[in-house]
Amino acid sequence: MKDRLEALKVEAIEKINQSHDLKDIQAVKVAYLGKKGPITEVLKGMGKLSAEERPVIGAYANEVRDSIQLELDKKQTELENAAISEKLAKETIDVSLPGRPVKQGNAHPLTAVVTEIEDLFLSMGFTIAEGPEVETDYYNFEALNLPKGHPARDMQDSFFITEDILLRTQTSPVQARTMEKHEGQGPVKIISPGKVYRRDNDDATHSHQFMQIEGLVVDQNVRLSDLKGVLETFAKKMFGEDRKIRLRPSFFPFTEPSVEMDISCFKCSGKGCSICKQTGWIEILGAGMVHPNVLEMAGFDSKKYTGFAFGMGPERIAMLKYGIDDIRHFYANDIRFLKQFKNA
Ligand code: 2U9
Repeated sequence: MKDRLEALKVEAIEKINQSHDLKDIQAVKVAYLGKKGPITEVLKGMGKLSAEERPVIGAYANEVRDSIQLELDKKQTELENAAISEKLAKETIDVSLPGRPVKQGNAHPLTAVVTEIEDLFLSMGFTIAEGPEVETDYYNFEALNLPKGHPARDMQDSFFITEDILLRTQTSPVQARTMEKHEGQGPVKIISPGKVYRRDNDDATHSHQFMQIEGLVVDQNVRLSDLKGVLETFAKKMFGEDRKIRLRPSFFPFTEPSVEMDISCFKCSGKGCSICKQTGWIEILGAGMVHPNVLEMAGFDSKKYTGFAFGMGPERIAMLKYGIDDIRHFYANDIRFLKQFKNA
């Protein structure tokens, strides 16, 4: 029996040495060490042996099994290492090859302009305030000195949801809400960027949804000259240091006095061209001193506090800055349009 075991060991080791891959190894393992293999057979037949022979043969059978297993493990490691070496040799990487270019996107031109304006006012000490796009009649109109029946709050011009709730037509309700939160204590110094909605037929210069950025400063001794200083800084930073500004009288229900600001044309420097329609000036925004009624309704003592406010349309500013001729380009998501603002 010992001879038989010895012969099996020699045979198995020879097969192991002839193995070329992990599959061969597995086959040898099953053939020699499996439940139906010859070594198991030998062990099963031990009952027929004498009491003296049994432990000797048993120990030898275990020894044979262990040495076959050892050889199997050795060969398996050897084959695995060979496979890794082969793979490494085949898959060498040329580190000097140029990388694959990663396409880099860019900000939407409107986002770029809004961010630029925000950064500019942040640098002047303003903070950014936001509020709901679905507003109550009170904050959208009443608190801004537009009482019921006022011609500027024509039902035809707004998206009403109920009699009392609508999509905000301006971002001014954010300012009214912020003032209220201050409980009559200055200073308030905010800008409110955001989407607004008007019932309009869309064309090259109108959209039923567009953006606004409004600003509000309320404190003691705030004057029109402060407004002028802030607006002049804005105009120069946004459209070039050699810009001049001019204020023309205007009317808004929430400001008194109200003005409109023009900048000297950045294209022709005032000589007259198609951008400034031969006038030398371009209208940029509206502004004014906060109406005492608006201050009082938001809880400020209008004898002690004054304020200025301004409002602008970033679409218009972006259109002027980049020569865009149709407001609808901003909302069409046409990649050919959007890709042109890589350096914006
Ligand atoms: C409060 C008080 C006053 C905001 C102002 C304007 C003038 C203005 C328009 C310009 C073009 C909006 O984008 S646009 O359609 N806005 O001319 N906005 S003063 O005045 C306020 C706001 C809030 C409490």
